[in-house]
Amino acid sequence: MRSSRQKHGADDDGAGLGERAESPVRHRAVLRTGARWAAAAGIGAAAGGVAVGELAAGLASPSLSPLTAVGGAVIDAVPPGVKDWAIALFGTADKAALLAAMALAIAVLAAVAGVLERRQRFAGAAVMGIFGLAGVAAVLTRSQVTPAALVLPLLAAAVAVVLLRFLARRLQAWEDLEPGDAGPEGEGPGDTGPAGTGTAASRRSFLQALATTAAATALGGVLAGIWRGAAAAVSEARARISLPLPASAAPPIPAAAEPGVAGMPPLVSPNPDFYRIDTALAVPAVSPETWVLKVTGRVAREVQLSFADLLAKPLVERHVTIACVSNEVGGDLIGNARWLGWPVRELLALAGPQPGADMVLSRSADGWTAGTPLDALTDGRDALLAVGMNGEPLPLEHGFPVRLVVPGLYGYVSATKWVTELKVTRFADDAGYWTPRGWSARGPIKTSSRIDVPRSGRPVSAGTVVFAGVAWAQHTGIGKVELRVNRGPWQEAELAPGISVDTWYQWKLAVHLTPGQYEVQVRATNLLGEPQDETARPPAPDGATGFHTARVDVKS
Ligand SMILES: Nc1nc2c(c(=O)[nH]1)N[C@H]1C(S)=C(S)[C@@H](COP(=O)(O)O)O[C@H]1N2
Ligand SMILES: [Mo]
Repeated sequence: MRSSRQKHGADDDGAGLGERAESPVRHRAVLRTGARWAAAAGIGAAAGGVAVGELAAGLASPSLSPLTAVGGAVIDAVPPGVKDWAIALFGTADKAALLAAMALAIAVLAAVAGVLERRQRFAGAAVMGIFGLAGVAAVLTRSQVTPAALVLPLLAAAVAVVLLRFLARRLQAWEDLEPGDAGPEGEGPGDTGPAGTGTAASRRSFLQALATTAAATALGGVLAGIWRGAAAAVSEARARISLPLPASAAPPIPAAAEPGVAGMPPLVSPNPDFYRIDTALAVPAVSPETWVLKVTGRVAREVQLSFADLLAKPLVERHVTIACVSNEVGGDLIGNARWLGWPVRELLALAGPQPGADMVLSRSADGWTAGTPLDALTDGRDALLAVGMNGEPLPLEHGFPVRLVVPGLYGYVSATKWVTELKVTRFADDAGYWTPRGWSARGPIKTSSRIDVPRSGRPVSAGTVVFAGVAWAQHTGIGKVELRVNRGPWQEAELAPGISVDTWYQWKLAVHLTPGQYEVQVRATNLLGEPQDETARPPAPDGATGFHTARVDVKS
């Protein structure tokens, strides 16, 4: 029965329930209880948003937590005096106190948002949106800003807005059905009196929606908390590690290896920018204290190695460029790092592979596997059980505490992160994760090259145009790089010295161009004199081929 009532929404008078109240006293009661439920809806919606943001961060990467970003920004913004006072007052519980204060502040603002939303549709949603933007601003003050980190506060705000609208609609339906002569007293609008079944149903609907939101939020919060606790413990363990000096240091980088063309990616990829590929929904949190690596299968004796055992070995440090088989021609799923680790061949020598074995199936803590030719692990190349990446323990995302790095092979057949087992076996008996999914059992990296400068789509001025990029043929090395303009003759580029044959090389070439549209292609030839495959092929099943083509718009 809505005869005497109107839907109140954006056109409402601000008092919210004004048009239905019969007596001023009842009016105020309706207002109070309705507002109370609206505040609860606001808090429920915000909590749901925050829980989704934290859960997504928990799953994707520990560094993405919006709450952590906001907390960090608050810590940075607070004057030193207040900081000292907080530390004196709360001691080691200062972080918990900050989180509690943040929770309280969010709850108060969310309650206000709920009340506003009841008065004026989307007013509260706008407050939630501002929360999200404040979260983005907090992320921007952090040292490692990634697109994903910026998206999460917006995701949290979007979820909060959706939940708020959902709850506000139900609350309004309940209030709209409220019989005027049976004003809401007690716990909520319309909980007493001869309310029709419609009122009871709409009340139940609102309360159920609120309870469901609260329960889902609590569950999400607990999951995020558990995950966060595990990841935090492993991050702390990581921070306590001091890596030993290598028994064999990385050969120095030739001064000319990085010609310094503006716009080129750094020769050594910084860890935060290093491409990441894996099937892990949540980054495995593997404690170095409990980590063990087992060598099993066709071996003379099984071997077990702890993290402490591994750090005590004579470690070597080498630059190796790893690449993903899914990298499209011209793509960026390739990175070069200085890895610290123990040669896998030395571990395998302890175990003694039996004759007939031709593959090592490495398994990660989360069950993923790669099948690597035994040869590639024993032929003397720098195949490493790596513990360090560019002078730090491996980042969690890149396989902490231990991963494999094998020069010359795509990651899917060699670069197992969070590695816990090496099973010596045969290609005839076993297959890595991607092989039954349509990817080749063997995955040697294909010689390839990329144009990085000028950036595609960026117009350049006529005259001398400097082209630059990278070329790689891991474990063979690059012998020559050439460029051709509009399918003209190949012109040899200046090839910078590589760090080693296991890394990518930078190249550059200055070309004179008049205004117009050009198609520039690059071709690398390895040190055996074999040019890269010119046939355009997609990544599956064993790596993309073809020339990278840059379309260049030269302006006068
Ligand atoms: N445990 C595990 N290790 C893995 C993968 C994976 O899915 N799970 N992906 C592999 C693939 S396909 C690549 S290309 C490299 C990428 O390593 P990165 O993320 O450190 O760059 O990791 C390899 N190691
Ligand atoms: Mo990959």
